[in-house]
Amino acid sequence: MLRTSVAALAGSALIERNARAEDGPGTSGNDRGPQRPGVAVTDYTPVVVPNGATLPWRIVGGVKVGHLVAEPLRHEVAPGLTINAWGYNGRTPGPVIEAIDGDHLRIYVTNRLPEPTTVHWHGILLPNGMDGVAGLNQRPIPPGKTFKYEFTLRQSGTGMYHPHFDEMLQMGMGLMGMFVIHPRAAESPRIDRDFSLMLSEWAIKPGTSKADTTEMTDFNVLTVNSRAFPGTAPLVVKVGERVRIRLGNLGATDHHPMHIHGYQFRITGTDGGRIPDAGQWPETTVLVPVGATRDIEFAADEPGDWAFHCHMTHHVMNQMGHRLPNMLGIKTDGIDSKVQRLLPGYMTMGDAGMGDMANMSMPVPRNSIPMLGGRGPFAPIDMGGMFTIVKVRRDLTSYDDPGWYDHPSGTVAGDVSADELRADGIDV
Ligand SMILES: [Cu+2]
Repeated sequence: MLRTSVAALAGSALIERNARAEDGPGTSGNDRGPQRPGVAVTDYTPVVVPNGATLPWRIVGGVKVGHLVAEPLRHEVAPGLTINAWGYNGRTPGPVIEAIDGDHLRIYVTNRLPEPTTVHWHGILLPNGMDGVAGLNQRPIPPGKTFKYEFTLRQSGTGMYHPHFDEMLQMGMGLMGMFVIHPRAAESPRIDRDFSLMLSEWAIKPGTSKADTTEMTDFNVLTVNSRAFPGTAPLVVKVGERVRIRLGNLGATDHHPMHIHGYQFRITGTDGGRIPDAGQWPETTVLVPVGATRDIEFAADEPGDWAFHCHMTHHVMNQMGHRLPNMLGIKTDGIDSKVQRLLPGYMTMGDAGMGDMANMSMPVPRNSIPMLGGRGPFAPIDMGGMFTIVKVRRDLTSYDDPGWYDHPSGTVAGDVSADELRADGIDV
């Protein structure tokens, strides 16, 4: 009897040791149980959520208590386009859940949707019954009811949260959020600006105000924190600061190669946790697959207005029809006046390329956004959708939008004189 229990004890010690050896670099292997609730600023640098917010906590007996309300809401994607969406606490994406390794969380989820829902905590290590898959791990939360989720964090990194009930419709309507867990120990190097961006895709026909959630491939509104450029707030940074951008993708089917201008970054984390230094690699584009997060980091040493955008060219367009012929080189003289007899206001587009469309100021249907971006300091910016700007400045008194970059003289590409061309032997 004694011998059996000693063997059992030894066995369980072995299992525990093996479990610890399997801990990835992103997990702390924290087996100390819940710790003192981490405090923003003192224990970690809080994330910055452009166009968004973080979930407030109430500390009750050493537990961080939060409340998510899943509900229908009105959401402005960009000036001109407001939709009926679903989200948490009045916004899509929902507030970023931000905590620290070792925090014990208790999150109440109230369902104010017309159908059941659950919340799955994507990438978060927790007891099986807290995992949120309707039917498999729990009963769905009926409309009007509040369920309680409770677990202790034992990892750090970037996760997400979303429903695991009627996923296609509920996520297609905007129900999703980021879940950021800071390490308990101070990070080295220290991160000064830590941004959280959720990438999503929507199918919203021009003139309508609800996403078509049955769409599989033809998405026409691509968003960063549920905003399309020119509705995206810039990421404002001081020269010399170290920047992290946490990217999540809960779109239906599209992966997003997110590209930054002016910098090389390192890919430092996934939803599996932090990548050890030796495994990080330099890039200027990071592919963020569906159902995944990626963290990137760089030191902001070059001031300017730097584009940061998905490199899929259709993902930087707004509400564009995708079944159009290529009109390049087609002689369109006289077509407009003929077609206008049938369709007043008709304009033939694209016979010299599509880049000028931002200048055309064509009327768009009510509650729609033009295909191409917004005003820039030099001319219209002909990208929309999944496009935002990292604004790096030497002198900042606040992180409010500092406006357009004021280029030192002689540092902007521009026209040349015949003399300059001749001097350099360029024959045009
Ligand atoms: Cu994309």
